[in-house]
Amino acid sequence: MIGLLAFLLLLFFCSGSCLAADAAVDVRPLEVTVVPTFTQLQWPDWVLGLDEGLRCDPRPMIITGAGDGSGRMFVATEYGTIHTFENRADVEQMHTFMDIRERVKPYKPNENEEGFLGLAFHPRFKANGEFFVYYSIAPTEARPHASRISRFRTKAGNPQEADPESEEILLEIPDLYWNHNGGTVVFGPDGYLYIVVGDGGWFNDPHMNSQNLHSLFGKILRIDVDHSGSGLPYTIPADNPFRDQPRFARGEIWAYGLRNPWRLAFDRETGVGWAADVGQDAWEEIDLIVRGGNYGWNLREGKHPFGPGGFPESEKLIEPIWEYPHEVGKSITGGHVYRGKKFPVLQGSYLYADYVTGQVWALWYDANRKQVTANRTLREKGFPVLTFGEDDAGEIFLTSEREIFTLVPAE
Ligand SMILES: [Ca+2]
Ligand SMILES: [Ca+2]
Repeated sequence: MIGLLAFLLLLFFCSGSCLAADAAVDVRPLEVTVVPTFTQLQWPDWVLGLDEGLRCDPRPMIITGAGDGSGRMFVATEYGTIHTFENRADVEQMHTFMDIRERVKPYKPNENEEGFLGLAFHPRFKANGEFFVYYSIAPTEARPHASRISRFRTKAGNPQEADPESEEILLEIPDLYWNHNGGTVVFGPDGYLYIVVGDGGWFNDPHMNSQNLHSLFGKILRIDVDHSGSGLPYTIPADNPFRDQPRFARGEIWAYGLRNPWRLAFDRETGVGWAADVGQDAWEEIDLIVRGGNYGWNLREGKHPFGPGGFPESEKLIEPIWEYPHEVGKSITGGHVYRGKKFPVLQGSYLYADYVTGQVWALWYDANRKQVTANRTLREKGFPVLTFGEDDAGEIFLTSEREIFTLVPAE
């Protein structure tokens, strides 16, 4: 046993020393690329506006399995509809699971960060029929901008249809601006619901929301949706970092100093949370989310001081593990750590894209050496990537405003 341990240690140190400390990042293109899938899917006419003589894009904002063993896929539009279909490339039929368009802020092309933005199935969805959504509320004069996080349930005995009347509002966040609403809701490996909230909006985080622990903006929140108490429809998990300091901070906060993470996903194998935080002027970044972490905005953008009041590197501010400049792309879309079966070459890589250029990468990070070892391109450019999603087996999908895509071996 000791012999084996010594051998393993030797192997570890040897492999460490055999790789140069500043080993170059592998940027060779990958033999995997992105192609349309589910191309025969028939969206309802009313989603495409055909019933009004229009032709709108379906704007699929979320694509995911439900984790319920049914093999079904779910796709949600920015307009506030959720549809389900069989996970087959040539599937034609989709079934409307829920339609809450009248509660959701209508889509505006030049203010396109509001709408139906997030969907997460409860880890025990098969048993309890619960799922969670994040959407911008249909505006009123008194409240032009606001986000809502709610629980819904399926109709009794019918897993193919949600009950729109089952809505239970968990949280509402009134807002001043149309942009930077975050929008991801996702269950962590701990069974808690994580909610991504952007800095509220405009430019520069003018109200310093992200560094303000009394504000929910610019944060990743973490709540227990299986319990309620203290007048709330949820509880604050016992190990949330600010739970016992109500005068100092909101208990829901798990991490802060974020600008507008467009997608947070947990690695199925390691449980690590990966967030892609969209930059403002110069840098897009990828962050590994830890309990109580301060990710620097609006003091830093990427690994750089931001603006005249910018801060130098500090041990109090967690640097991204990766950044890219605006010469490369202008708005990051975060994906998933690949744990599927179809592409062994992608195993353990974080898939992400740039919304503006459409470039898609797979990034490998060595947690022991705290270094990115590879950042390999699957596609140089293409359609704007709205979101990534996974089926229950961990295979990857992407969407544009119009289509759904998946990965295939490159020709
Ligand atoms: Ca906003
Ligand atoms: Ca940062």
